[in-house]
Amino acid sequence: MAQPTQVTITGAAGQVGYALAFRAAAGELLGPETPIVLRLLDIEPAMPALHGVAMELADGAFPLLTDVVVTSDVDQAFDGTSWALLVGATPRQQGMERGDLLAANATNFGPQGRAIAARAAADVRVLVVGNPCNTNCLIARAHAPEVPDERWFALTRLDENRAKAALATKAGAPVSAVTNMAIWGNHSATQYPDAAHALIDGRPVPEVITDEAWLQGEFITEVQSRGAAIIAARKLSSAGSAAHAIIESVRSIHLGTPAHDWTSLGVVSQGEYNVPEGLVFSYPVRSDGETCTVVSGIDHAETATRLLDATTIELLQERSAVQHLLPR
Ligand code: NAX
Repeated sequence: MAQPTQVTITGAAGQVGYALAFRAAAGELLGPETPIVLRLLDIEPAMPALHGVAMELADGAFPLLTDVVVTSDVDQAFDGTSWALLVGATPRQQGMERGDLLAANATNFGPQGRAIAARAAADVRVLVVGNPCNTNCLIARAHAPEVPDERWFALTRLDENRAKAALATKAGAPVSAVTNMAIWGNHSATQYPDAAHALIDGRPVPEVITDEAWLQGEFITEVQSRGAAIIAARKLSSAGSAAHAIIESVRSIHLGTPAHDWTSLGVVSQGEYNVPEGLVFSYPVRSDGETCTVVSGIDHAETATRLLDATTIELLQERSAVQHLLPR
């Protein structure tokens, strides 16, 4: 059997981590040929629950799961890791402003970034899920200058999947017919779900769905606010769909995207589409299994440009709010 790949899941006692750990153990993350060690991190008060997760993983008798490490120590969590899935984050509490949340997370993601730089494998790739995931990724990345830009990602695949499902329902088409669905910008209510460049059975969405008012209005707000709708219905935020989106993102990065398609990922901007360098911005991305590249040459209509500006401004404001916590 091949050497196991080390996979770290932070916040592994939480609901997304719980859903993700079992699917990773079953081989869905890295495939049926790749044995893994799961390195599960959570905070000290969550250790009893995390040990319970490890007990259940043992009870799964997963052939590909060669070991489980349970820890509240960041260095141990990232030791030798090739995939750092940063799910854990301080949740927004009552009375907390967005700035407070950003500051609280800056104190978590800075040390995690440093531990990744110090302890992870040379091929480490980092996918940040804990919210606000774009700026948390920026913070961790800033604390790990040794780890190149192209190894950092923030999760927007769940937004992409939500958009695909909405388009398929509206068109009366199977969801598998929807491709090239890009989410631009922040994983927040300012994101721009771009139906203009998406395809249904290879045809531009605006040709298939001629209800332009819906495409410009309800579709966008439904995708932007879907997370809140799930919370209202479940009294808990998305977990199963989030774990699935994490798995699909990792698979897109390391197996590659189909030639005709792309996936949405927050990546460290190199200035593409006039987004300031260094912001973690969601773009349509293609991967060949080694390198991820932002899809170039997409033209946006004026209304789309305004939405792109709004989400860029929000990300700039988030960066300003944590600027004093970033290393110089
Ligand atoms: P839970 O509250 O169920 O779990 C979070 C876990 O993280 C807890 O076990 C907590 O103890 C742990 N934690 C907190 N601070 C930590 C730290 N410094 N180090 C390690 N662990 C820490 O939340 P859950 O529903 O699992 O969601 C996890 C995060 O994902 C949240 O920030 C949530 O907002 C975010 N999400 C992001 C999504 C995305 O598309 N980017 C979608 C799913 C999810 O809502």
